[in-house]
Amino acid sequence: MHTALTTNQLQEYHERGFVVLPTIFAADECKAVIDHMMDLKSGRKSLEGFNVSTEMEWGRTHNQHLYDPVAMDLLLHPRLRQPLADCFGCEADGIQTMYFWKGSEQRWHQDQYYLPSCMSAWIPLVDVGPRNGTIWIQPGSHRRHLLQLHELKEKYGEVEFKTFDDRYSAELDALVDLNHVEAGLSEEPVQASAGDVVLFHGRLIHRGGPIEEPGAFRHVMANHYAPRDSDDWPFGSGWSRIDFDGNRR
Ligand SMILES: O=C(O)CCC(=O)C(=O)O
Repeated sequence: MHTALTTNQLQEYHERGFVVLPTIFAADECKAVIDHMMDLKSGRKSLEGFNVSTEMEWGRTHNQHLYDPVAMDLLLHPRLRQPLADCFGCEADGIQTMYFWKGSEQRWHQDQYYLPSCMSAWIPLVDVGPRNGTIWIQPGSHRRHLLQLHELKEKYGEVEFKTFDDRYSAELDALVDLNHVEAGLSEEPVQASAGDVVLFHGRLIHRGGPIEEPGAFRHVMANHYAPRDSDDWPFGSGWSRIDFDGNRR
């Protein structure tokens, strides 16, 4: 099934930088993924590539689709194809999956800083809200530009970033946080039900919100995509982009 976005949904995506698509996945589909992930985490099920001991305590998985067909099916699910193409204006390539058992409390960021030209399909498998640490977003912030490290340095002073990995450093997080707070945009929590899909723009400023009920589960698969028409891919062939027909490049 390839369901196109309605005119209103597409307008909301372009104006606010995100849109919640209701009930794309059924309750039993959500439950099957949650059971699978709880089985992996508890060791009831094993999967080459998923190592219980090296996954952080209720942290996230990273690029799970590369070793888990369940994640691959969600990344390239036919029901996501047309909505993503509508947002991009061209076909989407799947590039990244992350599974969250619980809220990340990740700080403010723009995904395109890490993954050029990307957008996201964020799929809650349970109802999400402030109680269990949903994401918070700054509506319309995608229409601002993509923050670059040099701007932050100019504004807040020199910070040393030695390697690519340092782009993820706590210092950078702190600078980005400060800049986003200073921008003074309003923020709001994303409220969504199990099986909804939250499409959001890769420049939308967002964060993993505070978890009001400590320990609450918040099962979410976060998928990221790049537009097929874009060759802006700095990672080379070591990190492949996969289209909805399963072709890699
Ligand atoms: O789900 C979260 O807590 C964070 C997700 C996120 O920041 C992302 O998918 O880019």
